[in-house]
Amino acid sequence: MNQIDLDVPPALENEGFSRRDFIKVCSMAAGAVGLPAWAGEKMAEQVATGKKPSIIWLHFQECTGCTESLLRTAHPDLGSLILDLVSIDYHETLFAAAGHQIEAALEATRKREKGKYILVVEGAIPRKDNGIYCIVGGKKATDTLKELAADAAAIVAIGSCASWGGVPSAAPNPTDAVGVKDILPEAFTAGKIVSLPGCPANPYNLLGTVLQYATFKTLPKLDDKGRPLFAYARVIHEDCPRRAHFDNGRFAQAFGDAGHAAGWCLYKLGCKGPQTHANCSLLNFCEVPGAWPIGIGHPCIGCTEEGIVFNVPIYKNLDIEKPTAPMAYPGINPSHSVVSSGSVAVGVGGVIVGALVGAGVVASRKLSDQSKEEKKE
Ligand code: FSX
Ligand code: SF4
Ligand code: F3S
Repeated sequence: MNQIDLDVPPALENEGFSRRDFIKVCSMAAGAVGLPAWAGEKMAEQVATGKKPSIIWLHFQECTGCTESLLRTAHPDLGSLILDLVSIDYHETLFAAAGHQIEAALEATRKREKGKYILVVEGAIPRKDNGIYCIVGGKKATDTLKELAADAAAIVAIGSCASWGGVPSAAPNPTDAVGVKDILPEAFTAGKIVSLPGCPANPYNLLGTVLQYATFKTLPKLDDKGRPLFAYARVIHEDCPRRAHFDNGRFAQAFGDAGHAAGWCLYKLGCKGPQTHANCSLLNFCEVPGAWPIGIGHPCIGCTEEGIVFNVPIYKNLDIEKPTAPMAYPGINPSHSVVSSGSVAVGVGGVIVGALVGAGVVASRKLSDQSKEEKKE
């Protein structure tokens, strides 16, 4: 492949980023959205020309964790890179300005970049009592969102709150908090809204989506909930580094026990990985290998998944969704691992695990055996 003629943007060069670092991050972002490495180089070229995608970033009901996770990155400083690769023209948390000044900046960007800017929304939108529970700059969140969405080229709902309501929508949902797609159903149907759930969302998924749009003027392929397939097509359980322990029936029984210390599967501690669609097992947070919930020893709480996080108790078990390849084959020792289909009901800490096939059944039986043994003890 030809070496591309590429200068690192001055802002990045001043921070010590080499050409190699620059292309590497763009290639990772391309990989994150399922594009080949050449697309990363094209993205880098695009950014180096100085044409940065304009972003208007709104905050509604949320904890600012999505912005924080973007800023709290380690070496190389992904946060700085993202902020240099795009032009954030309005962001209440990052701007030094406040009050009328920042509202003027928003209006100026809306006019200057009309039809071209990417609208990033962080946080849920309250609908109760005509939307009076979230007012910024004297305007209701519902109105601001509708106005700015009308002139946006694309809309990104970052985090679980903006995707479907997240924390603020937890029962009893006192403000009737909902996600962006519920306020803008037509834009959602038109495929104009990309939802990146996660509490917080993974910054690489945002970077990849934005750079793809800036470079190719396309959005990633989405599922029926508006989530990019590149990040949400598979459940964590399919790509989990602890999966071999699950398949072989090695489970931590309690926090701090020998199995937990040895890095065994966290299913019996309530891991929601088997039903949670996300790519955090493949793209860890903060550029630090192992920096994701399961990586640091906590079961997944299903933070990307509507209907699980903030709904199902953290330590309650769920059924296994999508048993995959290794689960479809007989175990190494047939006398210990009998493959069969059909329903099994297995007691795991008093919870019923539903019907599974193949080695999923085997794994569940191992769970059952372990439970029985525990009861005998
Ligand atoms: Fe917080 Fe963002 Fe959770 Fe919500 O992310 S990390 S409450 S998803 O909107 O700031
Ligand atoms: Fe990983 Fe959780 Fe699946 Fe165990 S149950 S393999 S910890 S995703
Ligand atoms: Fe969230 Fe589970 Fe990943 S809690 S960050 S989806 S491991």
